[in-house]
Amino acid sequence: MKIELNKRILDKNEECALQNANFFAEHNITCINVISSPGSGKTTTLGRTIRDLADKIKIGVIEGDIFTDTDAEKIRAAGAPAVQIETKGSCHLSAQQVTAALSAIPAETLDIIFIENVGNLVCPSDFALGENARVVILSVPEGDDKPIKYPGTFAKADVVLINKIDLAPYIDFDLDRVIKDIKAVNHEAPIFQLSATTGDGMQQWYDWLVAQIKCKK
Ligand SMILES: Nc1nc2c(ncn2[C@@H]2O[C@H](COP(=O)(O)OP(=O)(O)OP(=O)(O)O)[C@@H](O)[C@H]2O)c(=O)[nH]1
Ligand SMILES: [Mg+2]
Repeated sequence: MKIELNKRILDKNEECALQNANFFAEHNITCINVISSPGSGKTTTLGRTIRDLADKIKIGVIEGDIFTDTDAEKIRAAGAPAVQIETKGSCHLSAQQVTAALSAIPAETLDIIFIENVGNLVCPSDFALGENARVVILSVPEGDDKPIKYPGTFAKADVVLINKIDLAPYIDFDLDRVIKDIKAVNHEAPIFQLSATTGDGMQQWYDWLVAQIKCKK
């Protein structure tokens, strides 16, 4: 006899992501998964965001890198609690690693927890961490062909940041093409052009971010 069970069995990562999502919901925390290529400006954007919004939002960061804790140190220097996960070779963070990291920061007291994922535009987008939103960063020097080369990652973004816009005058980068290619796979996500080093364009990102915050009980 064959019994059909119309229930999808969650894998370990999905189960853990669900637990993380419940934790965030219970404590009215907004969790944002930050995905990009190496060096596109994830840590620089987060550092500037922490400094500029210090009076308004309590931010904490879970940092993911293959090796080193330098990004967590930069975040602490910007004034926010941070915990570093070293994946020792894995190209993405897992929900289980995030669960463990949550006990190493004062998570309950925070409005926003950013998870800076391991730098690449492929693997991180396939692993839910329990986040409320995903931000994908593309920087000008990476080239304007990235949205068509990595459409899956851009399709799952809730917001896209085009960073290092200060370098646009010096680099062959077709901004209109990039916006068109992102919109072809993702109609919904707002696209903000900014520079995390000069501060140009950061306000629209901050407005989006503030709108994601949940009311603390
Ligand atoms: N010109 C310019 N440089 C930037 C900007 N944002 C970041 N950078 C520089 O780009 C380099 C990489 O920035 P990071 O913030 O470390 O990039 P990341 O994405 O965190 O890198 P990984 O964590 O290694 O993946 C640094 O030298 C930054 O100073 C920007 O808006 N304009
Ligand atoms: Mg970084």
